[in-house]
Formats: sequence, structure tokens, C-alpha cells
Amino acid sequence: MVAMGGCKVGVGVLLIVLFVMVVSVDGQAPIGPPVVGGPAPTPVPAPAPLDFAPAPEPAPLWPPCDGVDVVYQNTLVEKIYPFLNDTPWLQPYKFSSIVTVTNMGYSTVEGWAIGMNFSNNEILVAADDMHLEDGRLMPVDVSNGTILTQVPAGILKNAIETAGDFGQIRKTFVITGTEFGQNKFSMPKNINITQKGYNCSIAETFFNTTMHTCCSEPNRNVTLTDEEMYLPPEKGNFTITYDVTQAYPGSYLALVTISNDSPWTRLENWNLSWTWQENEFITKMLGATTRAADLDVCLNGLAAKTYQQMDLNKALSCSRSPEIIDLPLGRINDTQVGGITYCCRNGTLWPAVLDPEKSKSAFMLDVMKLPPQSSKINSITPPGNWRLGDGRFQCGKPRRIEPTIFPDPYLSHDTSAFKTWQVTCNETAVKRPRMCCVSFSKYTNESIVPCRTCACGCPKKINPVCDASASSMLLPYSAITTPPLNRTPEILAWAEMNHKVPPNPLPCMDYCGVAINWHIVSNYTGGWSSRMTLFDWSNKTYADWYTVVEMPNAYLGFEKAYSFNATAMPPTNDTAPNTSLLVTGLEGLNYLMAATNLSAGKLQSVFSFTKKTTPNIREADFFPTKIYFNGEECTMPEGFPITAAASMLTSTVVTLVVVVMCSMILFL
Ligand SMILES: *[C@@H]1O[C@H](CO)[C@@H](O)[C@H](O)[C@H]1NC(C)=O
Ligand SMILES: *[C@@H]1O[C@H](CO)[C@@H](O)[C@H](O)[C@H]1NC(C)=O
Ligand SMILES: *[C@@H]1O[C@H](CO)[C@@H](O)[C@H](O)[C@H]1NC(C)=O
Ligand SMILES: *[C@@H]1O[C@H](CO)[C@@H](O)[C@H](O)[C@H]1NC(C)=O
Ligand SMILES: *[C@@H]1O[C@H](CO)[C@@H](O)[C@H](O)[C@H]1NC(C)=O
Ligand SMILES: *[C@@H]1O[C@H](CO)[C@@H](O)[C@H](O)[C@H]1NC(C)=O
Ligand SMILES: *[C@@H]1O[C@H](CO)[C@@H](O)[C@H](O)[C@H]1NC(C)=O
Ligand SMILES: *[C@@H]1O[C@H](CO)[C@@H](O)[C@H](O)[C@H]1NC(C)=O
Ligand SMILES: *[C@@H]1O[C@H](CO)[C@@H](O)[C@H](O)[C@H]1NC(C)=O
Ligand SMILES: *[C@@H]1O[C@H](CO)[C@@H](O)[C@H](O)[C@H]1NC(C)=O
Ligand SMILES: *[C@@H]1O[C@H](CO)[C@@H](O)[C@H](O)[C@H]1NC(C)=O
Ligand SMILES: CC(=O)N[C@H]1CO[C@H](CO)[C@@H](O)[C@@H]1O
Repeated sequence: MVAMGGCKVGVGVLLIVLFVMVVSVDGQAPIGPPVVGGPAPTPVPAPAPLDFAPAPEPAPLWPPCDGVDVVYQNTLVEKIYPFLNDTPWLQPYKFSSIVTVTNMGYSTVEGWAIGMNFSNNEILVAADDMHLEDGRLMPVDVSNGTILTQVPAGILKNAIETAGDFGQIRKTFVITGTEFGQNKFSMPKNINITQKGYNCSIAETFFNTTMHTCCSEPNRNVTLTDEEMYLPPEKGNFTITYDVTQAYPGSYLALVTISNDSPWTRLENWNLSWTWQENEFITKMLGATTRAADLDVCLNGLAAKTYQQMDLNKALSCSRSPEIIDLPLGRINDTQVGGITYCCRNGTLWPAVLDPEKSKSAFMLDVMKLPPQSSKINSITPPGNWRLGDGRFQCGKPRRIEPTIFPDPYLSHDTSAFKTWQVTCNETAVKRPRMCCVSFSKYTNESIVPCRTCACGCPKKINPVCDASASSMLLPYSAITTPPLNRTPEILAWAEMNHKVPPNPLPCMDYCGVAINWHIVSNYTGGWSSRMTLFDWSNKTYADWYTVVEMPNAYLGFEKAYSFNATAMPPTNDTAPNTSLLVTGLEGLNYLMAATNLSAGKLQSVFSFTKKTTPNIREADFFPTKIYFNGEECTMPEGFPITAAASMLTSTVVTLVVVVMCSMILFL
């Protein structure tokens, strides 16, 4: 019995020892690492796995994100006054958290916003430079969730574009707020970004204080700059850029720049109009203004309902298709209405070849958005149906291009527009009446090949009746200073002298405001010279006139102009040869005056050419193929003054004539 009893005790001791051993193993478990195979996370909440080097210890908490990675990390929960010991569920606590958004995808994310769902009656008190997307001001009750966004709209560039520069691909901000009844951890129920097309995983919580989600991109194409979004810029006669420089939830600032890229067109009194696509309206404009305010559109419409706090009587234009005009030169330094680089040109846009400084016009506008667009910072629709000038130009649709970079002269970093669109406008081929014509003459001929009949269009009813389709009749050179409509007696006398029977009715006149005569003054062995005379028969004075004289085969021999400033017209591309002279008035001769008392406003200069560089120059090459006056093409005459007489003269006679003519010209 005793032996048996001793045996029982021995088993009992063994069991106890075993039990103690088991207990001690269990007891160690919470302190040591959980045996799940593989290394364990450290108790310190780890940030997002930003290090792509071979995984060191500790292992990442979540796999690397392939889109936008969002981490919410609660850093502080602290009891604050009043202390409510009897009703702990009403006790207020301060909480503070760090939110980190990192773009780990291929695409650039623009105008992003972050959504957070709270559950403890949170009141948001501060969030660094983040703002509520709905425009409410902090402190604000966010118990039903909230969307925070950067104002002006922020951009998270992609790592590929920036070589992984965290300064550009990541945004970190701290939120601070108050919550009730929860005294350990303050976590939202969910967190994600609201970017259209992105798909966020359900947010997971780690160590009670860190929440993470990964929002994958709409598509994962490898693109350096978003090719689907940005179109290559186009060239046109006029290029307009619409740069959204700053975007806010209900409004945005846009900089509009019109560039004259045409070879020789000058646009005067420009006006620009477009049609808003989402009922936007303009509250303010710098560097330009609108013709009509149309405030009733705002006051009686959606704008008045949406912006009840705003005095809409102060809006600049509520028109759906505002018409925008330039400001006078004197406003350039006026910071109230002007003060924009390239603004206030009195509506004149010069071709860049004549003056690159004056070939651009810019203005800035403050655009208010209306629902449903107004709540979304990222949702910006550029205006459509663009129209420039007087119908001469046809404008295309706005095309999204890569945001414009604005060089910063003071800071080391340039700034970029938030979004940029481009519109090109081309001169239409539609025929308009010309405003100028050209006549040719030559020292060997006494008559002029005059401007064409109805060169600038004929009025419907002309008294006395004339023939609008007949060829124009030769003029004696002396008639060139007679007003075109008074030339009939001279034309008839000249016809009689030359034994020609004039047609009945006579051909009509040219009806051009500006007539240009190209006269060959001399032709000798080594060179030749010509004289260009501009006549203004209209009542309009042309300030800062310019002409383009196209002479493809004579251009190379050009030496100098005496009273005008003639320079090479830059060719349209690098491979095209120079063919034209750009002619402007020298100081004091830059006004082509209106006609007075039956005499024309007149300017003239002699041009000299050498034959050295153009040995094979033919007779017709002495005359321009085209002339443009102030960018407008002139009607050329029907033929050249060609006579056999010239070739019969001996070169000594020619030289003599040259000397005589040249001295005459000097005294003209
Ligand atoms: C939250 O939603 C409820 C139900 O829709 C509503 O009654 C309450 O006013 C909302 N609270 C806030 C602060 O918006
Ligand atoms: C973000 O969360 C809200 C509510 O939790 C949900 O309605 C929305 O679809 C989510 N967005 C994305 C992109 O997952
Ligand atoms: C880019 O992604 C879209 C949608 O996933 C797909 O349709 C398209 O073919 C892709 N393009 C390239 C170049 O891979
Ligand atoms: C308009 O642009 C086209 C091509 O850009 C050019 O060939 C043409 O000469 C331009 N016309 C004028 C009048 O500027
Ligand atoms: C504007 O200011 C600039 C520089 O201060 C000055 O040169 C220019 O004459 C001013 N223009 C006008 C129209 O006041
Ligand atoms: C501005 O343009 C208007 C209209 O074309 C013109 O009458 C005025 O003389 C111009 N002013 C200046 C300073 O050029
Ligand atoms: C203007 O001309 C350019 C070049 O010829 C072309 O690329 C552009 O699409 C044209 N724009 C319009 C509005 O026709
Ligand atoms: C200039 O002439 C045009 C027609 O040729 C006329 O309509 C206009 O009234 C005239 N202007 C002045 C100021 O005389
Ligand atoms: C002539 O015109 C050219 C180009 O427009 C300009 O650079 C130059 O200064 C002018 N010369 C004179 C004497 O006005
Ligand atoms: C350059 O201009 C010439 C003449 O206008 C044209 O024939 C040629 O095709 C142009 N070359 C290019 C590369 O645009
Ligand atoms: C200029 O003179 C040459 C002979 O020296 C002749 O061949 C040529 O046709 C003349 N040109 C004109 C426009 O008279
Ligand atoms: C202190 C505290 O509430 N800790 C919790 C952290 O989260 C785990 C689950 O992941 C809970 O079991 C703990 O109670």
C-alpha cells in the first residue's frame, strides 16, 4: 500500500513539474516574438515601406504599394478639460496624427484629396495647409467624415519623372482635433484618396495606431509624362494658352496669353471671346477687361443661389460668352487693373519678327465655378468655342498640354501651372477685299502698269458706269499722283497719244486705300536700283507701317534702302531660303499719312541692288512677286512694263541715265 502511495506521489510531482514547465513556456509567449515563421514586426509602429533596398529587419508591414500609398499614424491622445469623471463617454480628448501620402505609381496625381471617415464625434481643429474640400472652415464637426485637399490644388509627381524625389512625390501633414469618450487610440474608420479612377484597398490598422491603404492607378502604363493627358503643343498663326495657375474648391485663377506667331500679320484692336462650358463667371480681371457685365445672369441664376454671401454686383462678367478686350498702354503699371507682364497693348499684337516683345498679350482672370463643379478642386473645364478678332481667324478646341513652367527670377525653383490648355487660331482662306494694290513702272517706259481694276473690290453702284472686269489701262507716269477717280482725262489722252481706242465704258479704278508703286530707276552692268512709293488715298493714317517685299530671285543682290529700313525677313523655317525684305519707316517716316485735299499721303525710298550675287537675273525678277502692307497681301498688277527699247541702249547711255536718275532721286 505504502509503496503504491509513494508511487502516486511520484507521478503527482512529475505532473506538477510538467505543469510548471508548460506554464512557464506559456508565460514567456507575450514577451517573445510570435512564432509564425519569418521575422516579426517591431513594436514601434513602422512608417510606410519607403526603402526599396533588399528587405532589412523589420520586414515591411504591408507589401509595397503600386499606386498612391496613404498612411495615417496617430501620435497623441490626451485628456483635456473639462474632466468629466462621471460621464467618461463625454470626456474630451485631444488627438494628433500624421498623414503621409506618397505617389508610388507611374502617373502624376493632380488636385488630389484625402477622405477620412471618423466615428467618435471628432472635431477637426487644424490640418497644416490642408483645407476642407467643401470649403468649411476649421474647427469643424467631421463626425460624418471629411475630405481634405491642398489649396491651391496640389500635385504629387511620380518617382520616375523626379528620380524619386520625396519632396515632389510625397505630402505629409499633421491633423489635430478633439474627440470624445475614446481615451487610447484615435483612429478613423477608413481613409482613402478620392482621385477619380483610383481604387483603394480597405484600410487596415496596425498596432492600433497606424492605418494604411494603397490606392492603385487606373492603368499602369509606363509613361514618363502622362501621354494620355497631355497632347503635343501645336503651332498656328495665333497661339493662346490658358494656364490655370491656382485652383481652389470654388474658383481658380487663369492666365491667358495670346501669341502672334504668324509670319507678318499684325492684329489690331484684338478681342477674344469664348463660351463657358459649366456656367462659370468672372469676378476680376487684370490686364484686360470685358465689354459687357451681364450681371443679371448671375443675379437671377444659379450663382445667386450658390454664393449667397457674395456681392455678385461686383462680378466683372456673368456672360456665358464674355467678350474680352485689351487695356490702353497707360494701364501697364496700374496694379488695380493692369500690372501683368505683356498686358495693356491697346489691342495690338505685332508679328514676332518685327517686335518679339510686343507679339504677346496676357491677362489674368478669377473664375468662379458653379455646382456641380464648384466642390471639386480638380474639376476644371476650359471654355470652348474660342473666337479671336474680326472673323479672320478660325480657332480650334482647347487641347490639354503639359503645364507651362514659369521661370522664377528670384527663387531658385521655377513654378508650374496647375493645368494648361492651348488653343490655336489660323487665318482662314476666306477671301476678303484687299486694302492695297501695286503698280509697276520703269525708267525706259513712259507708262505705268497700274493697279488692277477693282483691286480692292468695287462698289455696287458707280457713277459714271465703269467695267469691273476689263483690264486696267496704262497710265502716263505723271498721272500717278492724281487721285485715282480723277484720272480719266489723263488715261483718255494717253490712249489717244498711243493710238489706242479706249473701251466704253472704261475699266473701273482700283478702289484701294493704299497704292504702292515699284519703279525700276536704273539698270547698269554691275547693278540696278528701284524706288518704292507708298500712296495713302484713304482718310486713315497708318502709324508704324511695314511692308514685306517678296523678291525670291533678286533678294540676294539687295544692298541697301536709302530712306526706309529694309532688312531680311526671317524665313518661316531653318531650311527655307531668304526671299523677302522687311521694310519699315525710319524714325520720322513711320507714319503714312491720310490723304488731304486730293493729294495722297506719300512715302518713298530708293533701293539699290548688285548683280554680282545674282548674275542670271531676268527682267521679271526686278519686280516683286508679292507685297504685303501691314501684313495684308496687296493685289499685284497684270504684267510688267517691258519694252525692247531698253536692250537697245548702250551701256554708256544706261550708266549716264543711272547717274542722272540717281541725282534726281536724291532731290525727290
Ligand atoms: C451627420 O449625418 C447625419 C445623418 O445624415 C445628420 O443628421 C447630421 O447632421 C450630420 N452631421 C454633420 C455634422 O454634418
Ligand atoms: C473611399 O471611401 C469612401 C467611404 O469609405 C468610399 O465611398 C469611396 O468609394 C472610397 N474611394 C475609393 C477610391 O476607394
Ligand atoms: C494603357 O492602359 C490602357 C488601360 O489599361 C490600355 O487600354 C492601353 O492599351 C495601355 N497602353 C499602353 C501603351 O500600354
Ligand atoms: C499662318 O500659318 C501658316 C502655318 O503656320 C503659314 O504657312 C501661313 O503663312 C500663316 N499665314 C499668315 C498670314 O500668317
Ligand atoms: C511703367 O513702369 C516702368 C518701370 O517703372 C516705366 O519704365 C514705364 O514708363 C511705366 N509706364 C507707364 C505707362 O507708366
Ligand atoms: C488705342 O487704340 C484706339 C483704337 O484703335 C486708338 O484710337 C488710340 O489712338 C490708341 N491709343 C494709343 C495710345 O495708341
Ligand atoms: C493651324 O495650323 C496648324 C499648322 O498648319 C495646325 O496644326 C492647327 O491644327 C491649325 N489650327 C486650327 C484651329 O485650324
Ligand atoms: C473715312 O472713309 C470711310 C469710307 O471711305 C468713311 O466711312 C469714314 O467715315 C471716313 N472717316 C472719316 C473720319 O472721315
Ligand atoms: C531696322 O530694323 C531692324 C529690324 O526691325 C532693327 O533691328 C534696326 O534697329 C532698324 N534700324 C534702324 C536704323 O531703325
Ligand atoms: C520650309 O519652308 C519651305 C518654303 O516655305 C518649305 O518648302 C519646306 O517644306 C519647309 N521645311 C520644313 C522642314 O518645314
Ligand atoms: C537690265 O540690263 C540688262 C543688260 O545689262 C538686261 O539684260 C536686262 O533685261 C535689263 N533689265 C531690265 C529690267 O531692264
Ligand atoms: C491596448 C490595446 O487596446 N491593445 C489592442 C491593440 O490591438 C489588438 C488587436 O490587434 C488588441 O487585441 C489589443 O487589445
